[in-house]
Amino acid sequence: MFDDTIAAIATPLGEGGLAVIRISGAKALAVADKAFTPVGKNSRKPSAAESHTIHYGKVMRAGQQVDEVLCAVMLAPRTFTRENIVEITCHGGILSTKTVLDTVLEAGARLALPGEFTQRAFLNGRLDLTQAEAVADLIHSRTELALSAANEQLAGKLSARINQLRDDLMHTLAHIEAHIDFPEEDIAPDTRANLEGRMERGIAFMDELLRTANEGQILRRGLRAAIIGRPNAGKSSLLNQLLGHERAIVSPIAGTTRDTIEETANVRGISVVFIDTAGLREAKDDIESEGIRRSRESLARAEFILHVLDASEPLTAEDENFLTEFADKKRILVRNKIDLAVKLDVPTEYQVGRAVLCPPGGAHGVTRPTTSPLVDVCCVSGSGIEQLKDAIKSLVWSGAVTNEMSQVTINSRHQDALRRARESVKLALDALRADASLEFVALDLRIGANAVGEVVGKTTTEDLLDSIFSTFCLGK
Ligand SMILES: Nc1nc2c(ncn2[C@@H]2O[C@H](COP(=O)(O)OP(=O)(O)O)[C@@H](O)[C@H]2O)c(=O)[nH]1
Ligand SMILES: [Mg+2]
Repeated sequence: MFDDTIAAIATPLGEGGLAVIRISGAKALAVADKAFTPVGKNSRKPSAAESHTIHYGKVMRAGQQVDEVLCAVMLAPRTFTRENIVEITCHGGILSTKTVLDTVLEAGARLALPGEFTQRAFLNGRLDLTQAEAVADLIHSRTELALSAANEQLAGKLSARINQLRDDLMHTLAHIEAHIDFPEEDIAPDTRANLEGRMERGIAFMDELLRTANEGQILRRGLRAAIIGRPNAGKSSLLNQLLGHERAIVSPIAGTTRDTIEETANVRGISVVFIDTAGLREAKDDIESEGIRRSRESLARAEFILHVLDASEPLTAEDENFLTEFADKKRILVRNKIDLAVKLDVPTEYQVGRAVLCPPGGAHGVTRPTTSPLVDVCCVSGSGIEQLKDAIKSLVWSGAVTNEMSQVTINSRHQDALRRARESVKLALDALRADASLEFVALDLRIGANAVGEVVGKTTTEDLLDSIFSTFCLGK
């Protein structure tokens, strides 16, 4: 399909045991023939090699040996891109890898753009768009849960559902268009009911898919959580407990943590960046006020907060200020130091906050009463930390995903396309019910089906593809 042959280093740049240079395209064998010299009686030059075989040899440039390598030859169409692919495995030095790549480029390949191998896999029909995206998700997975979700998507679980939905809509569309062609025939009442039923089911199905967006976002991007509370409450100790190692300095001297510390932990399969804030109290000096400014900034970007309270002292005015100020945030109240004599009571009014929730698949920013769970911990012994992790999971996991949908979670691009699709199909359904002209019904239904097609890449624009694949790693 493509005239040019592309090449790139497929492994991370830096010193390593091995590195892989990948070549794909119609001239991949000819390019590799020039760069690679087989050594030994069992080695072949790439153009003479059987598909899916590996050959020992060297890469030569201007009569000089660049590296001793293994050369894997894979012939179209049984390859990742469905083109001929040659992969040269060389020693993983920065300069040697770069020199092998240069030799390959001089032999007639062009340097690949980020994601271009996967883009070719998509354009040559090896993967659809959700599967191509799953390749990137897989590479970026930081938890086992995220990895298994990426694998389900790569295996086509989401594609199957989207294709089914699109087929149903196209089928309904064909039905309606047939009636436009024969306007003298009225739609029989049972046929009409059947068409309406199909559209209703389509909308219900899209709602189900849209409900997975929240989980999908969390799995792919992870979450940010700010740890707040007055000095000495035990914020740094809590961070260390959540990470399972000593990261922040713990000290009885208030104001020890001056800078914000950010560390990622895996909480029940969710990747969470915890931010130990420097405390939000009045600054005594410039360094402290800079710390406070940064704390405010991380707070603004955090999806939820852990508010640490000291159980060994009664509630102070400072505690109350925090409790009131962040009543609108998703939060967990963490009562720390329960190993000491407990003197702290958290009034129930604070445990019932007013967190802003995103209703599944619907508009954002709807205020609904929700609780700020209270969890007792001791950051010296670690007791209560597992309960806190459970509380975090149930705070962020909406639980709206049905069993049937548990193998799929959509990303924000899918969400956008499906929202538009839902809107159009709803318009079509309303028009049909209102006995509007069938042309209008068909028009909206077609827009809806096309938007569904965007998810898997059946209807795409070059801009869309560029924006998706440009976020990929080089060499993928
Ligand atoms: N007894 C007891 N002391 C704690 C506990 N958690 C933290 N501390 C102590 O409280 C002090 C302040 O802790 P730190 O984590 O630095 O608080 P921060 O200022 O909020 O970051 C330190 O001396 C800790 O050892 C706990 O669960 N029990
Ligand atoms: Mg601290």
